[in-house]
Amino acid sequence: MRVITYGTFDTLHYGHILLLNRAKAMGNYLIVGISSDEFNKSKGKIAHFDFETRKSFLESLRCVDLIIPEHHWEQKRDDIVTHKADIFTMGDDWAGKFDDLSDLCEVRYLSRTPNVSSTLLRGHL
Ligand code: C2G
Repeated sequence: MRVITYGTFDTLHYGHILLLNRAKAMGNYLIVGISSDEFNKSKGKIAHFDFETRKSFLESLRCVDLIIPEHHWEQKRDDIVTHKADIFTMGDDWAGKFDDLSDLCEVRYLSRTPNVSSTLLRGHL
């Protein structure tokens, strides 16, 4: 089974790693879409680390098989088809937001890890 997930993954932390490990455990191939710097800007977010750095951190994780850039909200349908994803998953801060993808693949939300976030860590940096 092929699993796909998306995120900014700024200041990579254990909440991200727990999510990615659980996502990988749903199948055997994990595709991660990482927000481009331009996409973050359009969301009104400024990441501490740029795209290439965030990507290099995720590449260090054994659970991640493929990284693709996320340029806009609407690309998920094409990515699911192109990369033959069977499962789309996100943390439950996004619960219900991506249910429209369920005609293409299974959509699952995972519980978000409490007490840690990129926003919190950026505040310390
Ligand atoms: N996450 C988590 N626990 C935390 C923090 C984050 O499980 N304490 C999860 C989020 O729910 C998400 C993933 O880690 O599934 C990545 O989180 P972010 O980098 O904050 O992603 P976001 O900016 O919400 O981008 O199109 C979707 C967007 O790109 C999502």
